[in-house]
Amino acid sequence: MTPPDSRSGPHGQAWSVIRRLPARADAGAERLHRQWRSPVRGPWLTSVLGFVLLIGIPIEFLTGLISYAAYDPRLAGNDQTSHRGLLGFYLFTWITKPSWIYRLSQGTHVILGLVLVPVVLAKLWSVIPKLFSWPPAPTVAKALERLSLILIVGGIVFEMATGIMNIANDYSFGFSFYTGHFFGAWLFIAGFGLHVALKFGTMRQSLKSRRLRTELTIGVAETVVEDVESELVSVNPAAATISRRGVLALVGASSLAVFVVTAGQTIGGWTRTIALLAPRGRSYGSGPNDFQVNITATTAGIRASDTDASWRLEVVGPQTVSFTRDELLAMPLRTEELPIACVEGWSTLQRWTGVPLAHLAALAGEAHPHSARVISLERQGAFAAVTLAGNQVTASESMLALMVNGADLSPDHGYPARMIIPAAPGVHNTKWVRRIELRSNDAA
Ligand SMILES: Nc1nc2c(c(=O)[nH]1)N[C@H]1C(S)=C(S)[C@@H](COP(=O)(O)O)O[C@H]1N2
Ligand SMILES: [Mo]
Repeated sequence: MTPPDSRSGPHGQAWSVIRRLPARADAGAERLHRQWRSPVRGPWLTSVLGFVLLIGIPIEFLTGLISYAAYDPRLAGNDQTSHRGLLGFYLFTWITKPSWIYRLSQGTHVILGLVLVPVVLAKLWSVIPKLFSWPPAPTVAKALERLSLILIVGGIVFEMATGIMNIANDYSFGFSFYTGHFFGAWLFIAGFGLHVALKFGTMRQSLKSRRLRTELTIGVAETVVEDVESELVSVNPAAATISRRGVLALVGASSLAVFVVTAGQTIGGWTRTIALLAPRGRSYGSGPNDFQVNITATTAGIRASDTDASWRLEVVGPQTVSFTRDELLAMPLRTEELPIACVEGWSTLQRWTGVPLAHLAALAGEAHPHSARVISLERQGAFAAVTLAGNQVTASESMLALMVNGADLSPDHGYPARMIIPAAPGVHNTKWVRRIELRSNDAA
């Protein structure tokens, strides 16, 4: 007679399923556990996916911190997160060189974040039995693990959902994206740290238990459960419908597909044409002003009467000076190829012409300001005013741009004048500038 727990593989080999649930699990838990039947679930598959995330998540966290630092949150008016406490530390005054650094960092943050979505979904799928295990906390170690699971599962879903909604300009979640994504990241990373500390050993051991190269030769027919004691391994395995290499190929292909339809928004060139999933990533045409518009002049409520010949730029320092657009155009101008790199991940490199900010600062008698408040004609909106750091005012490439690619700025790109600051996040390139207030110290 065949013992009840022993089965035959599709090729006739026999193996026995010796795994049992811990004695404490009751009948209901046992029933629940028996319903997870995929034979590919197990520590090895979970560890491979976990290993990818162990590399990817720290990059996300680091580029996220860089993005926070790039806003220069210590400057009055830049960071509207309330109660950030210790988490509001800033790493350093944001740099202005190399000019592509924020473009690279934020492009990586957004594209890698999207590319990791299939990996995260597969990882969640691979650990489903764990998420439903019962009782939830039989020991202290298990209770800690549970807590880390709540933080990382809740955290990752929250971070991915808010991140994706932000790049789609969907703010229906009803709280500030900036604040939510910021606090969510810290909760998530706390859980992540705990989880890695608890699981690193298991991951290493599991990765060693099967060779990737061998695993890639095993088809569906030969796929059977891992022969190890683990909550992840089905106690009631069904015949395989996909191999482990099939799961990895599916996840890899999904991630690659996400990369192909989004990376063009940062990389640029012909790749933009295939950036189908990047909302503002695609090409707009070939005219001097035919590139991505974040918010149009109409949406921002800019009136033609604000930008006609009556417009003046005011620069406030020890002296207050004001200039017409023609007066600005008569100043020594500078032309630079500089990117606009939006926090949403898209970026674009354009050739800007304008008055160096350092020149304007000197004219107002404040050649080395502590910071500068830049105020737009736009009456409200989160980016109607931003604060630049002193080094951003004095950087040789920083300018109040009047022209782009040899033509006047279009209304949507900030006519009559806009900020172009090397290496700054897009939001600090204020459009429709009205006034620049130079500050000699930290006072708001
Ligand atoms: N006044 C004002 N300036 C602004 C914005 C805005 O909403 N209002 N958006 C900012 C953001 S988020 C970005 S990414 C860039 C985009 O510039 P573009 O629309 O010319 O591409 O402008 C920045 N300047
Ligand atoms: Mo932006």
